[in-house]
Amino acid sequence: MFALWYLTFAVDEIRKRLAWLFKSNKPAQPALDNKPATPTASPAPAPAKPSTSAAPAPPKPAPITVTPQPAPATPPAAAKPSVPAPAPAPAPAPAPTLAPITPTTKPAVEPKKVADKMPIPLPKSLTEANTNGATNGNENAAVAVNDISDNLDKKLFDAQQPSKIVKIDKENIKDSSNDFIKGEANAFVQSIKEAQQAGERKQDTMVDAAVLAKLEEGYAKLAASDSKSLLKKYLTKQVFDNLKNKVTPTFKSTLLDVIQSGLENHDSGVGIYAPDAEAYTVFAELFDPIIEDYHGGFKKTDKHPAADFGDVSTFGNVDPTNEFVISTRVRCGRSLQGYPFNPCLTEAQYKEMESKVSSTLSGLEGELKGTFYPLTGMEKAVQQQLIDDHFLFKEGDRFLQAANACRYWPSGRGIYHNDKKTFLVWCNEEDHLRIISMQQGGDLGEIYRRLVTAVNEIEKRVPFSHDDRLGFLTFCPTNLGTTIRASVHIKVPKLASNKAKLEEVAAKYNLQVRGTRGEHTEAEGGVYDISNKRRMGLTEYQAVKEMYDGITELIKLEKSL
Ligand code: ADP
Ligand code: CIR
Repeated sequence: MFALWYLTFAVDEIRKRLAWLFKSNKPAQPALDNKPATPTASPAPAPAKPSTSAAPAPPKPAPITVTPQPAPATPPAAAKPSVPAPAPAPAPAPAPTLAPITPTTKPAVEPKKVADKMPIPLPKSLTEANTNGATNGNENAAVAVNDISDNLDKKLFDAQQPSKIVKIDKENIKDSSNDFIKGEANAFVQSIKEAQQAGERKQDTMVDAAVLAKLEEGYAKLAASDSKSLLKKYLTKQVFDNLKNKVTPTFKSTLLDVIQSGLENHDSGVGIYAPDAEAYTVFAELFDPIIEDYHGGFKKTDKHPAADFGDVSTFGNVDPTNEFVISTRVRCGRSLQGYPFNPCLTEAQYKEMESKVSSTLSGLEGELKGTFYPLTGMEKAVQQQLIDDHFLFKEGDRFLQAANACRYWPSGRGIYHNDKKTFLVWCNEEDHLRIISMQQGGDLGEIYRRLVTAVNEIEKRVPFSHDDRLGFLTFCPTNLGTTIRASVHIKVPKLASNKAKLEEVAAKYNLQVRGTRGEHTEAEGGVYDISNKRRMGLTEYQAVKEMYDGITELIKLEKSL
């Protein structure tokens, strides 16, 4: 009888401890490949992220990095320019006068660390004990009670081992007791199941009251605004309510982290970013329609094609008579495997990445040979000259700032370029890497060939984050897939006399019109930046061809006016 009472007490005690245990959030499987592959089993609460860009956010918990994967065996594209030399370029701006970063010999990606605790499994053996209708004896009951004071994780894990199963001896106990114990065991198993389910639900509901309040306020303002952003278009009340309590499993990023930029900047074209790669899955109800809209019909059931740079020798000069195109640029974005996106990076990671990037690029040769210039310590005049000449990213982008993408600036940010500044790599601006090929004139063939050679060379040395469905992973959903933006700086004064008309014609060819200094800037001296808009659902080659064909048509049209 005492044993029976003792067992009841034990069961109750375990139930209470389980309830406590499952108050903490449990990690789930990483969704996409730039997430830490093995989250720790005892996560701390998600650190608060600042709501404004002014104050740096506290670092998020350092993620466990993924195991490096072998570089793909894509052969470098043939270096075969097919077109005559471009028009003479103006003298390049003086090279920055900073000392390069000394390359380190660290591996490109840290090896995966092993989780220090096992996730808690449902003790299947208890279910078996119950369904077997087994009974327990005094001795085993005492063992079970003593175990209560043990670490509960260990107890539940051990419970699966045969030696620790509460052994039940049918012969030594009355049926009534048997029924009682069976009932208790049923309740116990049920309580574990419920606690597990609660733990799983908890993972989705770690959003604190302050974040929810900001979300509600921001949503109400956006809904009442005349914003033309894709965020406003697709964040219906139902989608908002479905997503507002969700967090990403590893970094605990919230809906606020995703939409903050668009909430603060109603003039956003898009308005959302993925704070970490898992956000594309957790907040898919918002990302998917925005991706479909931006990338011209890439549906949530679609799969981005495999990378294919095509025959790089087939592009010619987009403006052979050199009348309209001032310069041509093709860029792509890449994320380093094992690191999250900007809002989740620690300052130490920024520095580590900068060091890896600098070290990797120092191995490039021929026309790709160059120098890495960190932004930290760069003379302001040098930085401004690089920006004015369209080589360097601008500073203080309010869309990125509001998305928490500029923390610890300028730490870990920098630019690599060759002497001619025809090949450049941005480090840790919007994306981990932006790989750029550009030069004066319209020789797209030469520019594209250089870019493809560079990407292949870098890819041999660094593993990039890639998703089977989304292609190469980037911070902004507009850049997913190929990540390719092929643009010209072009003067088409007749067409541009009516800006709305220019945009309408450009849209007909899937082209996007930007100002001279890039996105969210105005045209200066009639110079527009016109590029392919979509980057998903087509190959790299097709994305560049879209620009080539479209610009050819725009030039024809300009000539005809
Ligand atoms: P991206 O997203 O491709 O990096 P941005 O709109 O932020 O583009 O522009 C980055 C910089 O690249 C800006 O200084 C812009 O003027 C410059 N740029 C873009 N296209 C060209 C081009 N065809 N020729 C010269 N500079 C260009
Ligand atoms: C925006 O929403 O306007 C900014 N967050 C930038 C969007 C990315 N670029 C784009 O539309 N091509």
